[in-house]
Amino acid sequence: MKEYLVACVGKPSAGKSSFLNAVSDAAAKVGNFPFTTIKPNHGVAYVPIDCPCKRFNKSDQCAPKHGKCINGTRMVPLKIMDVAGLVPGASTGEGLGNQFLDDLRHADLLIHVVDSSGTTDAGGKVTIGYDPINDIDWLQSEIHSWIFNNLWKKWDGIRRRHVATASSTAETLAAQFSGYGANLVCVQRSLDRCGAGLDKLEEWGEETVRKVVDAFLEERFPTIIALNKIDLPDSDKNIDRIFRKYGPTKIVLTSALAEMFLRKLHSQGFINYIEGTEFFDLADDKNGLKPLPPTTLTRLEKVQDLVLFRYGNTGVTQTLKLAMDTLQLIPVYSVRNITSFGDGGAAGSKEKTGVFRDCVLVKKGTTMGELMGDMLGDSKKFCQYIETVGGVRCGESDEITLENNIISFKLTQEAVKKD
Ligand SMILES: Nc1nc2c(ncn2[C@@H]2O[C@H](COP(=O)(O)OP(=O)(O)OP(=O)(O)O)[C@@H](O)[C@H]2O)c(=O)[nH]1
Ligand SMILES: [Mg+2]
Repeated sequence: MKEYLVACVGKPSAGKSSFLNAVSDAAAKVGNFPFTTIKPNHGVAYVPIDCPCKRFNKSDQCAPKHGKCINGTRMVPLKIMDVAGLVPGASTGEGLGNQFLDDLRHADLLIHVVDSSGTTDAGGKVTIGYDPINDIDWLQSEIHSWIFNNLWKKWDGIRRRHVATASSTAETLAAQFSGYGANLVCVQRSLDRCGAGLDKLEEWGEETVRKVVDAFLEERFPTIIALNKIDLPDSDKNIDRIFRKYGPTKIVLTSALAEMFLRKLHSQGFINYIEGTEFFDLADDKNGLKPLPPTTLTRLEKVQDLVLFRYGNTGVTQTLKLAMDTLQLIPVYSVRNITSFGDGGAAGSKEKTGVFRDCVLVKKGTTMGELMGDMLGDSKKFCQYIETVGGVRCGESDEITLENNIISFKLTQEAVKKD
């Protein structure tokens, strides 16, 4: 099964590692100086979604294999990484060079972490009054240059081979873009984005190649923006301008620092914090929480004033949700028994029972047949039929939607025994 990976990118000191730490189990080093991170750090984040156990009144039996489910809110794992800070000219070797762009090759989506406070310059050094609008366009053009330069320096050879082998445009580009984890379908979609009227590949000049690279970037590396450090004083006036220029659809306001702080207090038993919300409980007579030391309480009140009351949440969970939506990922629950929603465990096994144990994320448009191939591999030949809730049969070519995403692959007895 494909596991989706999102990557935090941006200039040094924007808060990429802080964001990663805030949402995942990673413990990446954080520092207020550029290039704290050299090698990428990896973690697993959990995105809250509505679990069907609530709809079917089975929340008390819900037992996810990965993540957890609390009262019908299910935390689904999503892989996340950060990379070294990128500086202008990274594509031609500036800063830590473009070897670090290579670390992005496996990412499915980029979270551009932007320091909205204007307290770090283009290279990530402490300053005042820097305009973060500069960072937004620049990153995109840097990634464009990375891909374009790699392609353009070989373009004569690519063109000659394209003509000699009588390949299609998509085939020729797919061979070039495979290093970025792109397949033929992805390349074809990128070409479709360019619209009709593209000349034959052998006639493309620099302008057309750049246009195709732009379309490829949008298709292969969709990007959302986390406007970070919203807890700092100058951020709100910058945020206003950024929203006016770019619109709200791909932007989330975040304070990675506030989220790290809240989760830490939660794990230490001082507060009960519900991730993604403005709510937390403090100690009282009944809840068993520890009373906060006065200085920590003052800090918590500051986080409340500057972030939670003002913006409604720290934004990091909302960023993950936007990542999922942008990637058009939907959850699929694979169960053995379509009535009880249990997996029953393998025959004779002592495996823990429970309902809705398996949940995977698939891209909208995935068919039942494709999912079956991914989940069962060679064993798919043992599948007699596929059914969804109510015992409704599904065809292999049916697309998975939020209406039919509880699925049972009915295997032959022979296959069940083997399992
Ligand atoms: N006030 C505030 N500071 C933050 C926030 N997020 C990160 N920082 C601070 O910004 C500085 C840089 O954070 P990092 O997470 O190391 O930044 P990075 O983008 O990973 O930096 P490099 O690894 O050098 O590229 C640290 O001092 C953090 O504490 C935030 O939301 N608010
Ligand atoms: Mg870092």
